[in-house]
Amino acid sequence: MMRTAPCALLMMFLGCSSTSAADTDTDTDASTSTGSEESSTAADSSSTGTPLVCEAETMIPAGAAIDANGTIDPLEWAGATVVAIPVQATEVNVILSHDGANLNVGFQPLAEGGLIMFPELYIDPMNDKSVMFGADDWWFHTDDQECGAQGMLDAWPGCVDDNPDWDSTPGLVGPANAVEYSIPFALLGIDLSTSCEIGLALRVTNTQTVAEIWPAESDRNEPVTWATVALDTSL
Ligand SMILES: [Ca+2]
Ligand SMILES: [Ca+2]
Repeated sequence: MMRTAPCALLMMFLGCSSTSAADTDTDTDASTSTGSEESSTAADSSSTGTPLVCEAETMIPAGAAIDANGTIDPLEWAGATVVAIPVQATEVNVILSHDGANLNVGFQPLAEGGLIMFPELYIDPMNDKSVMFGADDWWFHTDDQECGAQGMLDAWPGCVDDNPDWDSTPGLVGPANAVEYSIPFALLGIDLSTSCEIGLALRVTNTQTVAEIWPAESDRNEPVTWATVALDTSL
């Protein structure tokens, strides 16, 4: 099996601003920031003229639209932020960007050393950080089908081969060893003209024995523990 140094590979074409889960789980090691962790965005709200200022440790930059075909094309992901989820002896890189209308997330590699991981997203659209998974919060999971629900985790009966409301890369992990998501902000209930912070957690799991989450030590059942991320509103 081909084995690569994933972040080094990504660095070649993304300028990989990798931040490990260990680096981002607390505020205390901000001094080791690569620069990408400490970010803020500001934009004028066209309707009110009130500056929209969002600050977060992790920023999701604005970029190109992507084709969620499982191939991490450097052109579609140029400038994206990358975070890493350590998994056993390796790590899964998660690539984050948006195109003004969709939140775009790529996971790679997902199959390493005989372990096949499936990607999951947890999104708190208003970043209201409830203690329990709330009615507004989203769960997404892709394996050979697309699974997702608002207000409920592990809503397996709703899994379908191709959900028309959002895009990902269902199916067995192919040679590209990646899954990409493109999820409309309109579906999530995110309006970039009035809001630029969301709560986010990222997880990979084989659904049986292995599950690792970013930020490290966050709990998928507790949005209050998820990362606050800023959405670049410069588009
Ligand atoms: Ca792609
Ligand atoms: Ca919420």
